[in-house]
Amino acid sequence: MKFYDCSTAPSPRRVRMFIAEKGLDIETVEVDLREKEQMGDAFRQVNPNLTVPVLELDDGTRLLTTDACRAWLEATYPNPPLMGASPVEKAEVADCLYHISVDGFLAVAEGLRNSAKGMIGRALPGPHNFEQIPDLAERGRQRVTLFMDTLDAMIGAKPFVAGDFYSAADIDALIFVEFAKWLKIEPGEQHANLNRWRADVSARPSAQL
Ligand SMILES: N[C@@H](CCC(=O)N[C@@H](CS)C(=O)NCC(=O)O)C(=O)O
Repeated sequence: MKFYDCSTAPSPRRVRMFIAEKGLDIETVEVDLREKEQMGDAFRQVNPNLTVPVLELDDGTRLLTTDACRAWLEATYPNPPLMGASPVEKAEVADCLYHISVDGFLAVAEGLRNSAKGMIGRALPGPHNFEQIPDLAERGRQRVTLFMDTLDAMIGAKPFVAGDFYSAADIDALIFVEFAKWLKIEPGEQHANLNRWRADVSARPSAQL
């Protein structure tokens, strides 16, 4: 098995931390996005979407998105469960993951990719080039700021994002909070639930990766 990673990018970290929480040791191939290695001929053969993460299975099957990699890992290595154990836990994790992805993660990407100099002409990842739209950068920043409030409320008094169990929702929420720093947006003192939860989950070994 081979895991195509990029140590500086948030999406592959969602799988890297998941692998660590499962206690797995998988051969890793570093793809240097800063050097545009994803656009080169070699990586195009691996993933025509030109994105990481990718998980290549022993039979050669390639899983080309975070969701696909984690679905396969969860089904193949069910313990510890990271997508919820009972039907209701699974549904609650799915709910959290949707909001963290759409309202959190994609909002940071919108803010960053539409403003960063290094992403001129690359406002979206993938095989097609898109120009930046400055208004979208501003909207992304607003959405990220709002999502800090939403995440604080989502966590509430619970120990973890989806309930009293650690899950992929904690992985993604932590990566969202750290990704938001790229826009210089951080939780404030008013986000007491978020700050308490962040201190707890940041101490886990997987969070150091
Ligand atoms: N939805 C995809 C998105 C993956 C994605 O956007 N990865 C980024 C790194 S965070 C990437 O490969 N970007 C390449 C680029 O910007 O050209 C997934 O979750 O796998």
